[in-house]
Amino acid sequence: MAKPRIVVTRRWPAQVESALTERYDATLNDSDTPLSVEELQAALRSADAVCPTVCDRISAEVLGGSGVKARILGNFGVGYNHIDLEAAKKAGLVVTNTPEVLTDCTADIAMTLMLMVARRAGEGERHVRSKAWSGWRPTHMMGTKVTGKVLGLIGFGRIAQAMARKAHFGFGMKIIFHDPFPPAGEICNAVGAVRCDSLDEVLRDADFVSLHCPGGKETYHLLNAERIGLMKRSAYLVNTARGDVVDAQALIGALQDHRIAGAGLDVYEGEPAVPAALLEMDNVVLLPHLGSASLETRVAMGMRVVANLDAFFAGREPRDRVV
Ligand code: 8YV
Repeated sequence: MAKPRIVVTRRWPAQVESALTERYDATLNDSDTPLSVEELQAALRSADAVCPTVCDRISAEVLGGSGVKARILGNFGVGYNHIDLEAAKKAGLVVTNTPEVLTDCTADIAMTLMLMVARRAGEGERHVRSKAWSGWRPTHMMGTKVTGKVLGLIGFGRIAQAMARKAHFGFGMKIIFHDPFPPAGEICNAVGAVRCDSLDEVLRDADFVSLHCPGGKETYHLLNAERIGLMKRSAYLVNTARGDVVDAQALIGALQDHRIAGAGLDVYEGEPAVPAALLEMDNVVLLPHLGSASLETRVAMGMRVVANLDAFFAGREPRDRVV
């Protein structure tokens, strides 16, 4: 029997690409250039499976019309707000994602951002590299202490829980959170996490606010000017979730007026574009969507896609089916 045809939209780690080419008639993207709308449409019309990433917008337009041959979208990543699930369902596609394997690395990046912005690590590094450092002095680049402070988590799923463990056991932080679907009490108790009934309560009480909710329509600009205005003047915002959860203009305004102390961002609305105002600010740490970017994790994500495709083409239910 002919091997199923799959299209992989970006370069994946070599080990995963080898596994895919062994099992499938795989078209890889050697140039690693993002596919255009037309190329995505052509992939859906010629392959049995398409394997996208966060940078491919699988919209109703891409999925619409007749002639979609693909039967599964094996997404590389846990988040799937770049895929129009309704349109995918209508086109008869199964969609899978890659949860769990990236939990720790993404929580590590949230910790990195929190520590970097509080202790002015990005700014300090630029200072040394620019040869501006004139020597140690008691008042030089004083930041904010992290240990023992209050960490407020917006969303308390896998990644937030991992961050809570690191922050609580590693840095003695007190954990508060808001989640419309909170986990079982014992999960909260294990890190002494206190559930807040409202998002506003978390924003008011936290020294560090870290976002861990999904992106998409329901959380679009959840952190608007009014909500950012509830944060302490001394508080920092960390975003490793999705850029569109934060109204970037409102955040820029709050940072410019010193209504919050700083921000650590790994994701942006319309990335890779980053608002020019943020690039100018020293109290902002900016990373290029590195949440899951360790070799181990990216291989594990890819192998999870392979397992989902294997199950699907063997007629079994893929472990990480979303629709
Ligand atoms: C990925 C992510 O790097 O998994 C996600 O949802 O945001 C990142 O870990 C990226 O989305 C891969 O498509």
